Amino acid sequence: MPNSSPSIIRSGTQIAEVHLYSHSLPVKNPPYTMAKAKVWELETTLVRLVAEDGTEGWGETCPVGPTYAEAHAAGAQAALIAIAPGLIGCETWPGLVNRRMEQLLNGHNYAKAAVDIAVHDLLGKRLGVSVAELLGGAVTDRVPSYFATGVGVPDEIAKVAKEKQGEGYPRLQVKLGGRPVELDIETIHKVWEAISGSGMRLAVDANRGWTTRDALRVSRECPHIPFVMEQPCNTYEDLQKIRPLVNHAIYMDENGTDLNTVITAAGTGLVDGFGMKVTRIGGLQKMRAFRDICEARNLPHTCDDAWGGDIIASACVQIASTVRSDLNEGAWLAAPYIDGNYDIKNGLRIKGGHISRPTGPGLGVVPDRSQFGSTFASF
Ligand code: 0XW
Ligand code: MG
Repeated sequence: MPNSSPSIIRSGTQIAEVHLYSHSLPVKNPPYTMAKAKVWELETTLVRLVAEDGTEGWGETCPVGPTYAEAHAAGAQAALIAIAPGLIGCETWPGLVNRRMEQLLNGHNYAKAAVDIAVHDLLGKRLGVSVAELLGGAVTDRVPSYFATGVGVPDEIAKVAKEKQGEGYPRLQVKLGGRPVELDIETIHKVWEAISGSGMRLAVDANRGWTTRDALRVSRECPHIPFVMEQPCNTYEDLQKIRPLVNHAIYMDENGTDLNTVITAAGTGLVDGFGMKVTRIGGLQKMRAFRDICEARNLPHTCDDAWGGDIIASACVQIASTVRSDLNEGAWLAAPYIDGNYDIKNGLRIKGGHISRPTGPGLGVVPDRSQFGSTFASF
């Protein structure tokens, strides 16, 4: 009888070291304001994996403060310290690393995502292919982005809208919420006056800040403006409540905390698309499944993260480059709100509202490690 016991196909190398860094990213022209968050400076957490053959891979996770999502920097760091020792000796296949993480810690997707991104980077670098190739292949190397305003004075936000349309952004996301809804409605009208006819697409994002009453009123008082309403209210149940009553398309963002929720939301027709964050859903392997679920249901979506530097930016752009073009709502990067790059040569920059995908192996960026100082933990 042939031996039918399952054997692991060796990736050729195993994880030998895990290094964790914390780094501060000050906000340009602070604060950045959303309905439930105001931020001046973000703490990002970086993961460097070293394989036994010496290949390295980088990952990153950077919650945009402690109130935007169920995530915060200290939480990411504690979770990574809990996971990291158990990764030593794991084969550098993303699927196996993700399974190992599930055995080590329940939940904490946004922390595990940094390890998942790092193992994709490492594997790509070992195989000499980009992360986009590992994820199925890029359909474009010029990825559309979108500009996200903060919550602000209606006339000022309309001015920013016009400027960003002139720069070539194909899409604008206006932040609203956390103030009288009349001001939000005025902002939407002024922004639309500024960009209508230009072809620029518009999303209005209340970041969970509206009551269902406010969301219904916004939809009623802007009947002719073809915006997408992104995460208007706090809960999944709120979205169920307003869904049959509004005339605008609804996208889920913050409530899309895992693949299970996404499958139900897509499968029941609760939403018309998603604003998705690579770290919230658990990294690139999960993001790839999310992309395919959306494609099966013809649902447009973004490939973003909440904040972060070149590592997270490249992860977003690599997956975004693999999305079917008519479903691609763009990759948002924090680049316009932060100074400098981790990788001076290949770091990500937005030009004409689009981003060139780094085409080198792995993420195509190699951070200047000296920027991060010493590790807060190493295994
Ligand atoms: C505009 N973003 C992608 C960045 C901020 O962190 C919030 C987020 C969103 O769409 O909610
Ligand atoms: Mg959003």
